[in-house]
Amino acid sequence: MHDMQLLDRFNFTFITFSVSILFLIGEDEIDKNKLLVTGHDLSIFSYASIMAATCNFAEENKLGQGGFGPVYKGKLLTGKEIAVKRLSKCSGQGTLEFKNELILIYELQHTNLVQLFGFCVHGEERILIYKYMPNKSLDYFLFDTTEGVLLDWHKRFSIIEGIAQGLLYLHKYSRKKVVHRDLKASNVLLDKSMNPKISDFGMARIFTHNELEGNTGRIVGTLGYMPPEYAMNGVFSVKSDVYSFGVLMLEILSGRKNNSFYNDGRVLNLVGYAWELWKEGAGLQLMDSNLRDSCNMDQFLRCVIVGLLCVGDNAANRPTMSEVISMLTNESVPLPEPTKPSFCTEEVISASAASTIVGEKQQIVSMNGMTISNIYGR
Ligand SMILES: *[C@@H]1O[C@H](CO)[C@@H](O)[C@H](O)[C@H]1NC(C)=O
Ligand SMILES: *[C@@H]1O[C@H](CO)[C@@H](O)[C@H](O)[C@H]1NC(C)=O
Ligand SMILES: CC(=O)N[C@H]1CO[C@H](CO)[C@@H](O)[C@@H]1O
Repeated sequence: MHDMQLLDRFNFTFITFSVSILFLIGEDEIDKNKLLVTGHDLSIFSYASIMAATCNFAEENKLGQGGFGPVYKGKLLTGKEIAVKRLSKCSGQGTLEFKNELILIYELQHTNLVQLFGFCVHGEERILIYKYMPNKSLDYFLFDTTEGVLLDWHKRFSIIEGIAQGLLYLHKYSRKKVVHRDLKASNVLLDKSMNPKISDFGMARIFTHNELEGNTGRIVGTLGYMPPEYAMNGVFSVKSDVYSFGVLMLEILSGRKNNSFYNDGRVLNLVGYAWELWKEGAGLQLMDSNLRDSCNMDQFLRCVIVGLLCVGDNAANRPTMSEVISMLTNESVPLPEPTKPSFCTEEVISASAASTIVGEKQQIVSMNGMTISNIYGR
């Protein structure tokens, strides 16, 4: 059995070519027990090897449920641990997301992005194989009072920085400009040293160099991380990711999810809550109680302000990721005053926008097991 090799950089044409060959010749042509390696180090795994690695997709090997299907832990015959994402069958969308993710992730190489080892095609099945991340995802630690203790301030700040670096790479330094479109705590995986790796590129879109924003009739993403211009009008740009990053940062600071707030009998989301605290000069109250002993107050307050700038209403006024990084890491960089975000309460999304969302892929736009139709169905 070949030892698995890591994918080489940038050979987009080849990979597209090998994927199409695979669709043409069909899976039967592939030696069932061998792991084939393409000329460019992206492995094509046989279905048999994936079945063996995951014990036939055993329930106990299930790591979680991604937007497009379940993810399993697996162990290859070589002993190497892998994460296996099995895209939902029988939907044309599964194939689309598969190709999208495969091609995108093949092009992207950065220490803060999850690493793809290869793929497998078997009948209707589309499977992606990643490097296994032993420490699950960020949401697992962040929103659990016991596990949250394990993330002290130093760790959280380095996670924030890592995510910011990964996004900066996507937006600016990768060969193609990429908007992730579904950044959230469960899409940030943690390696053995708790370094963050952005995952799940199934909804990402590539922009041409001069294109500033895109428009889509099909609104995808996760409620709570969607910027207003996108949720309402389907307009997205790199600044949509900046918005999601802002929400994520506020979650990392507070250890709370966007939707878990009630204040004076009003439903207030995390953004609204953070804004009100900051405006009253009480930004430190946003702090997760797990951070009390380890927190650097100045850094924390800087993060609150940067988070609020990222969730600003006007996409054009949100900082770019490179500005975010310099604001976070350089204390001499002056911080502008955040303005009041209008998207503070649940009621804001218009009914028409809500129905657009509901009309498409309900499993993607779900939050805490509730689909948007539940949330708006009153
Ligand atoms: C927070 O969650 C609510 C649902 O509770 C949602 O309507 C809102 O868009 C989210 N807020 C932000 C800032 O994303
Ligand atoms: C920090 O920011 C100040 C003010 O913008 C700038 O003069 C300085 O060069 C920056 N330092 C670093 C290390 O980037
Ligand atoms: C905080 C935490 O759970 N860290 C773990 C991350 O994974 C490595 C390797 O499995 C463990 O040794 C750490 O304890």
